[in-house]
Amino acid sequence: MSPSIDQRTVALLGGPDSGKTTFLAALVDSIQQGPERCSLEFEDEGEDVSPHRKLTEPLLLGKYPQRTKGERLHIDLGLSTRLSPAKSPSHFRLQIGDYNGEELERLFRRLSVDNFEEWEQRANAQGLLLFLRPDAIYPLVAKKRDAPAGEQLAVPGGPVLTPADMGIGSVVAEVPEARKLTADDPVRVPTVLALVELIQYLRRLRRLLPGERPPQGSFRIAIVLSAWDAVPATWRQQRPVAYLMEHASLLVDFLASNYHLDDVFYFGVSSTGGDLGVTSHAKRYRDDPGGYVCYANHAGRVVQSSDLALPIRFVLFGDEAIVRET
Ligand SMILES: Nc1nc2c(ncn2[C@@H]2O[C@H](COP(=O)(O)OP(=O)(O)OP(=O)(O)O)[C@@H](O)[C@H]2O)c(=O)[nH]1
Ligand SMILES: [Mg+2]
Repeated sequence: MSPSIDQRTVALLGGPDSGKTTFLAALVDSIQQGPERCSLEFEDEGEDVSPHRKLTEPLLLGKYPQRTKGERLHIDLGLSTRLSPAKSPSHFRLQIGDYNGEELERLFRRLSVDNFEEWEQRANAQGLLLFLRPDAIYPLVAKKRDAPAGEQLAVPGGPVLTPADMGIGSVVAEVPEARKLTADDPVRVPTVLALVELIQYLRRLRRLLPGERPPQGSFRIAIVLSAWDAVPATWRQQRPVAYLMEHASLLVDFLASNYHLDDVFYFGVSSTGGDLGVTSHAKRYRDDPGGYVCYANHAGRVVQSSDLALPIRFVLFGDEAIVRET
C-alpha cells in the first residue's frame, strides 16, 4: 500500500448495551466474507489479526459478545471501496475502536473522562457512529402540555368537554415527584440526554459554539438504531428517523440545530439479522452469518441492504455513497 494512504478514524459511541460490539464484530466478519457481502474490501488486515479474531469469535459460534469491560479493542484496517461501479476504488486505513458504554455514564457521574487522548481522537474523527438500541432506551419523562386554565375543548356535534374530562390535566398530575437520589443510587440518565451531553462534549473538544455547524462534510453522524429486527414491524416499515422522532425527538431536533442536514443520516441496523438468543436463528446465523441495514433513500422510500458497511460509507463519503446502493 502507498505510504500516503488516507488515514480515517471513525468514532463508535453509544450507551451500555447499545449494540456497538456486535455491530463491529459483524462488520469485520462481513468484510472477511468478501465483496459479495460487503462494499468494504480488505487490502491489508494489518499485522496483528488477534483483535479481529477476538471480536468475531462469539458471533461465529452464534452468540452475542460479552459486555465490553475495561479492555478496549482498536482495529486498524487497510480497506478499499468503490463509490460506484464506474469509479476507481478509494483506498484508506480505517481506525475504529470499541469501548465500554458505561464510560458515557461516567461523563455524568464525575463530569470527567478517563483516557482524555481517546476522547480527543473521537472528537477529531471524520465522523461518528452513534448507537441506540430501541429496546434499551431509558425514556425521557415527557411532560404533557396542560390546557390553559378555563379552556374547553369542543368535540364537533358532541358535548363540550373540559381538559379534566379528557384526562389531560390528570396526566400531568400523575407524573410523580422526582425522588431525591442518594450517593448510592445508580445514575440512570435518560438515554437521549446522555447522547446529547456526549455530543456536546465532543463539540466542546472541537471548539464548536452552541448551534455552530461544522463545515459541511467535515464531521458526519450516522445514527444507528441497532437490533432493528426486534422493533415492531409497523416501525420497521417506516423511516428510522420516524422511530426516533416518536421516541427521542430531542435528539433529532438537537442534531438538526447543530449539523448540516446532509451530515446526519439515520439507519436501522440488524447486525445479526434476528435474535441469536432464539435457537433456530442462531443455527441459521452460524450457517450463513449476515445482517441488514434499513434506511430511507433519496425518494424517502425505506430500503433494505445486506451491506453492513453503509453507515461507515456514509460517515466517510456522504450520502452519495449510499444512493448508489438503491
Ligand atoms: N435481536 C438483536 N439483538 C441485538 C443485535 N445487536 C445487539 N443485540 C443485543 O444487544 C445486546 C448488547 O449488544 P452489545 O454489542 O454487547 O452492546 P455494547 O454497546 O457493545 O454494550 P457495552 O459493551 O456494554 O457497552 C446483545 O447482547 C444482544 O442481546 C441485533 O442485531 N439483533
Ligand atoms: Mg461492547
